[in-house]
Amino acid sequence: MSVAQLRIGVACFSTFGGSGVIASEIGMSMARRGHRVAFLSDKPPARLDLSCPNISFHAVATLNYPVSAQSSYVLALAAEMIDVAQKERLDLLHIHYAVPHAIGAYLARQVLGAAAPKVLITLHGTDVTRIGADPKLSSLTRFAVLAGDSITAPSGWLAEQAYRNLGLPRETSIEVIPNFVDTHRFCPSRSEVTSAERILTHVSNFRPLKRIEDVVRIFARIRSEMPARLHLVGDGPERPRVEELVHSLGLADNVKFFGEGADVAEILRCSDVFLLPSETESFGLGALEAMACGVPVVASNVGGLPEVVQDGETGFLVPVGNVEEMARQVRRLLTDRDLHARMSRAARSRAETHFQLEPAVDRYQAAYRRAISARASSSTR
Ligand code: GMT
Repeated sequence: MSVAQLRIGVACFSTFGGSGVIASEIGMSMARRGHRVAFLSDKPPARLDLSCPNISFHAVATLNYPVSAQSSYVLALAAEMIDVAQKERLDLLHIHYAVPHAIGAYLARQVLGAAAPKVLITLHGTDVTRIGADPKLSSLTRFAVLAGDSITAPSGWLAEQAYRNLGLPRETSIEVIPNFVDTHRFCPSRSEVTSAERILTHVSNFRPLKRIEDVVRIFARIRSEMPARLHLVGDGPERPRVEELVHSLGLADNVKFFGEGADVAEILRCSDVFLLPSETESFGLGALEAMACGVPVVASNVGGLPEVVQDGETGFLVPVGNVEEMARQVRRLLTDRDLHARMSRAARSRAETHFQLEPAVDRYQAAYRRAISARASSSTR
């Protein structure tokens, strides 16, 4: 390798969700480039391949002492950051999702002093739009974010929300590095799908803001007009309510719950339309993965989704909660073969031209080097 090796720590959630996917993919790509990457989380995120050379995993284990009624993840995280930073001689910590990871990084840096790694914080979504908007938590979040050295966001929309919700000074630099997809793994099916049944798909962590009931109600309208199946991938707090709705609408035989262990790329490439009717979405990584598989998206017209899905070109964007209109656009796609083929090609092409993995990782690598060399020059001042 001709470039100097970096030693990077990555703190992220292990839960089913886009931030863990993005953290894993950047880390694995950096490791393939010869850098050393140490992941810190409660357990390995699903898409992290621990057999990759140069990758290590460090479990954050909360300790329960009898004297303390509550165990604290942030203390355990900071303690693990200190330990890993010293043992691995980390140059930089990449924080995914501000709370609690940026707070852990702040504590670790206070303890490590001059030897502390630099900190790059990637904001992802509800760390800004929900936690950042919570009056009790916004000042703590702002403090921890501003204590980092560099900030990135996956969409221009989320960067703007960070200025507003967290009250970041306008001179604070937030680099927009759009999320990305591995277009080799997420690719269209080679064979023409001949099934008479149309397949609608939704992938998420089943939280209320995903509005999965809308997904089911859209599907119910389509199913009443043509043979169709709904594939639901992921898991989370809304699942019991969604299962109940599916049963009450008499759709149990037509809806499949795949849970978290499924091969998302395989399910997407067998789909006709991807549904994402969320209340808010900073980016919508699931929509991008569907597009890479040549699957048009019908989603709500919110947040960063218009930066991913081009309305009328790679799918349709509809106001939140307008189930009737979403069902109408799905119907158009399922009944007009030319429209579907055109949007499918445009979706794949947009993923390939705008959201490739390696160019995005180039940008993160450059951001790492800038942050690290800023330390070198400021510490020699
Ligand atoms: O912010 C969250 O609620 C969780 C997070 C996740 O881990 O899935 O999702 C956010 O980050 C993803 C990766 O950057 C984005 O694709 C999602 O749009 C975003 N979710 C929301 O903004 C609700």
